[in-house]
Amino acid sequence: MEHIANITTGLDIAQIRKDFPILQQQVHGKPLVYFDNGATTQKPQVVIDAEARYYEEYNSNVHRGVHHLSQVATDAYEKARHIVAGYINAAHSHEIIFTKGTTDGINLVANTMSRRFLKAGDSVIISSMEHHSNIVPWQIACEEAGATLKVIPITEKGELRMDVYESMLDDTVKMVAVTYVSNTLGTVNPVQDIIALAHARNIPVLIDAAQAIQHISIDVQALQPDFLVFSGHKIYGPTGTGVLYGTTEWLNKLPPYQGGGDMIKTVTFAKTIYNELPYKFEAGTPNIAGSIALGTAIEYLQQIGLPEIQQREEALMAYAMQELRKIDGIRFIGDAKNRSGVISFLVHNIHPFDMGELLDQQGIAVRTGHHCTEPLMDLFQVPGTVRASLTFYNTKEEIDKLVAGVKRAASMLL
Ligand code: 7TS
Repeated sequence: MEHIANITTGLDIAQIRKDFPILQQQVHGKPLVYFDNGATTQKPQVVIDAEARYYEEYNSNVHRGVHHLSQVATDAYEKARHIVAGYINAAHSHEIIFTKGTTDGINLVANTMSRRFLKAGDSVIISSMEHHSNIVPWQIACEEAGATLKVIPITEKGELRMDVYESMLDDTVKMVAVTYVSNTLGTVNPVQDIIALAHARNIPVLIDAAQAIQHISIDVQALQPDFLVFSGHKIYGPTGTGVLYGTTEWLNKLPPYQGGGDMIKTVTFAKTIYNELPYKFEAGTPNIAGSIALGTAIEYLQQIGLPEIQQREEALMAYAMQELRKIDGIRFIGDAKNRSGVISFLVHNIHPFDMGELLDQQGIAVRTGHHCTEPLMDLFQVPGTVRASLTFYNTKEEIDKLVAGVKRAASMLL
């Protein structure tokens, strides 16, 4: 889809940008141009207000008190769970477990899955483009069980070798865990096919949706992952929030992750009866304010409309690619046909940190480095990349500033 981008999607972006207080500020005397949305997105005022309102008006613990405030807090917390369930079309709210983020969700599944279902001789499949969060927990799980971690290779363009993946699915495989969208390459993986191929052999699949949930409409009943995880802070919600979706069947099969309050029905020194879903996996006082505000973030997104957001982001991506391609000596790391949100590049032999610093001087925030995908950097034999990650509140003018900024930086560094 290489066309001259049409950025008009009917969204009033000037108005929408006013919803995000942080976007109004200047950095080094220049208006902030924020292209680090893959690391974390900015928060609209309604989200900031929702978090503050909890502390101002009904701060109280959930699922415990009979008193008024505790009931208000519990209702708001459970409403947020309901909003998340609706957003990904989960069949039941109890399939939504609130976590600290993607990392927490993956650790929960890797830990409990390996304790109950992984043994020596088994294997787990991940891909070459995983974030460290979807590598290290499985390394730990495999090491403790005596299982093997297998890695799906990728092409030079940064697309999964699906033929190799298919041949890797043998009787030893007990789990497949892959990212929906690569945070470094922007590749959108064919998760539907990945899941279908695994399910044909009764192998469960975890989808890391950290870079997909804010860009792509996800219907878990259509897609049928066994687990899907994401972070609240990458979808305009607070840090320290996240979601693990799991099917009722799998969440019931897994043992508890952490023990403590809220995850129990009854406790005696002889035996503890665990609570039902979702509470079985939510030990201790959760991030009540954060999860409530995550619900608000999703409502905000739904009000703007994910289809409109998707259309705008696709247009911005196409425009950014078209303009960046014109820069002398630019080289893209990852050039997949299907991509979303993220563009990684290098210019001549300029070190990404130097480029990042000079862009920062111009008020432009990009991420530089290995993006927590060190194995991917080794594969592409680069020390790191400059990464611009876009979202719907970015503008064509900001892309122009980025392109001009990269050119200016290159002229100074070469
Ligand atoms: N998986 C993917 C695909 C990610 O992009 C990230 C964070 C994580 C997992 C971990 O999420 P967390 O919220 O638990 O930390 N990615 C990035 C990034 O690209 N730049 O900063 C964080």
